[in-house]
Amino acid sequence: MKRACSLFIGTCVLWAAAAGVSAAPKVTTVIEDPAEDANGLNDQGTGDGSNGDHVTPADASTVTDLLSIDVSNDAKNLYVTFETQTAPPATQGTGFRVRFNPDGAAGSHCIVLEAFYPGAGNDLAAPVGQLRDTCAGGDPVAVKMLGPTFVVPRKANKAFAKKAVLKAPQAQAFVYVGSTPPAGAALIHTDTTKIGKNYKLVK
Ligand SMILES: [Ca+2]
Ligand SMILES: [Ca+2]
Repeated sequence: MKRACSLFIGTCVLWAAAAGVSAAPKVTTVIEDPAEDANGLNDQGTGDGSNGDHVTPADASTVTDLLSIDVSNDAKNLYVTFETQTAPPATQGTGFRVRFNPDGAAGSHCIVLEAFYPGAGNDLAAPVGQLRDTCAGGDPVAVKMLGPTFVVPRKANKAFAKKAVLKAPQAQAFVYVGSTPPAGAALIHTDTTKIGKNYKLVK
């Protein structure tokens, strides 16, 4: 009986190991950004990150202070997580954008993920996540938000095809006012990031 039990436990361990591999895809940090630079001095109007990171004067926001962007994928979804000093929502309405470029660093950042959070200045009742392909009309596709993680169905765009490369990632955090997108507006880009490193989908 004891022998049978040991065999059973051994089998369970193997199953757990196999399940762990498929349940937790490897996460890659594609962007790192300093803390304390959500002060609105980051490329006002464009948010493209070309002006760099400025930690003075002191910032006034922790929720829109970007720290990193992490990416992973499995066979079904792409997962993009924005880490900030404090997770949204904030008192003020906020928004976050992560852009990828299917054409390389000099392209047009067609693949745009955006999340908008309720707060003062907007009339959202719940977080809104969306994907837009600005090179293909830009019509928003609803994306599920799991906390600060975009859960993007890979079938939503050919940019997420098997072994595709998402190039030149760049992120922005902003104050979001108005109504449900696209009716609202990014009032001020409080933090932006420099261009990060490419991400190759692993399946
Ligand atoms: Ca930052
Ligand atoms: Ca920054």
